Amino acid sequence: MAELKEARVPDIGGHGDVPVIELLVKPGDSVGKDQGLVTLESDKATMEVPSPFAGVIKELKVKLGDNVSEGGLVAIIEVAADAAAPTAAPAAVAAPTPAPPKPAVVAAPAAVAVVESGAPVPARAPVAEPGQPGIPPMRFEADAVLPAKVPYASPAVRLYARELGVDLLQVSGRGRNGRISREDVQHHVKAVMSGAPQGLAPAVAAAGGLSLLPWPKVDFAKFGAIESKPLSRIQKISGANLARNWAMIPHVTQFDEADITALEELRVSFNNENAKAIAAGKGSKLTMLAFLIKACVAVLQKYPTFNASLDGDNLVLKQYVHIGFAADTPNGLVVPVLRDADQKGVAQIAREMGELAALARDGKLKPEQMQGGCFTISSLGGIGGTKFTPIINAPEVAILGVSKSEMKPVWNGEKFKPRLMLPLSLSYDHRVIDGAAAARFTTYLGQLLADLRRAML
Ligand code: CAO
Repeated sequence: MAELKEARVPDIGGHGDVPVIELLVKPGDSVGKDQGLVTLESDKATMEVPSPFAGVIKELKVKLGDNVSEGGLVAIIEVAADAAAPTAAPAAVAAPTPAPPKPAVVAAPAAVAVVESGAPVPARAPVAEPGQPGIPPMRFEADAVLPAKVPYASPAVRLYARELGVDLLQVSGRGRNGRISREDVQHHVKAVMSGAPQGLAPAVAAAGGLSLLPWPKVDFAKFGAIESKPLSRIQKISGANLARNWAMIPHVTQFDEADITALEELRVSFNNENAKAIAAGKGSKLTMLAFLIKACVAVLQKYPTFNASLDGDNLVLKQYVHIGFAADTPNGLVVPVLRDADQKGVAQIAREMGELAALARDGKLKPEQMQGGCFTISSLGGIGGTKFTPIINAPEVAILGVSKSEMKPVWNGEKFKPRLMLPLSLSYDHRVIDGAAAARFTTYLGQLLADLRRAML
């Protein structure tokens, strides 16, 4: 006997009152488990609410433009009694079947977030591995993040386009930020059938994307013992962002070195003087990264092109300075953002960074704590290495990589002196920044780090 069940909005990463921008099913439709029911769009991400089980849509409880929050009722689904048990989501808790029958409340799996830009935004925290209860598996397709291969459309619209044999690259999305809807696909098909021109998309495609060989398929087990481990959710999301940024931004990396001998002496003596207070949790240890953030603020203010983002043919210059810093966590790379760094002193920056890094390690960063960054610093100085080429965190236009400082003999015009030198690697978007500007940036940063009093001038 069939059973009526409720599909509700799952954990959507703390967002509330998120508008429904797309209905992916209608009453009478058959749906599979994890198939999208509706699409929600917050400021930064679109999320599909997946069906927690397979069945037939009896009633849709939301309409376009409705605002929903976690737990909101989305649809009533008729589930075949024999199908209910095996197809229920691992996290689902089907209510016992009471008499008279009442729709059972089922914990839905987490929404799948598609981040438009910037740092990866987990839809829920802490992050669970794929395959664990509550998180539907996400496919990571390298091809999907290559240039000219990233049409902005939900998985349901992609599926629909595939069924019709429509190449989404040829379709102009008329939704917000160029989002392609089901109607856009239909409009495109009609236009093709009637021979009408279809806007810019074909021109873009004609300009050519990358034509690459498919990813090599190798049976590694043929060559020896192997172990296959699934990527974490953060690795999959940040991997897709990194691949897109690497492929789409013309990167150049400027290398330099800064003399931090005096700065390190100041930092160490301050931390020694305050060792008791720091140990008692009444003060924060000053970190080299906190000084770097402070120095970068001054450089960004002097060279505002680095504190900017490309928006089509415009360069958006930001009047605020929010600095992201790469944090290595057990689940992968995340970039917490320290807000209004221009309005904070080094001690406050060090304290807030410590708090953000701890949240990052525990998988408890909120999406808004990873958004709005203007410039990112990636420090591997605590680990080692001489230099590296960091990947720009789009839509930012530059990122500073910092490696391990080293005592070196430096010629002062008369003799070699031992100086503590900090390697800097500045990757920049060559569409926005030219080489001379990048060299000026690292030169001025080096001068500030050698003598931070300059920042006050
Ligand atoms: N040169 C030499 N030593 C350095 C240094 C540098 N540039 N930067 C830091 N150190 C030393 C510190 O002095 C400290 O040593 P002590 O404990 O003896 O004082 C140690 O390294 C740890 O430094 P820290 O506690 O100050 O941490 P941090 O500010 O360097 O880094 C954080 C904090 C969150 C950035 C770091 O934990 C991290 O995650 N780093 C990795 C970032 C990353 O993965 N980047 C790559 C992104 S691309 O894949």
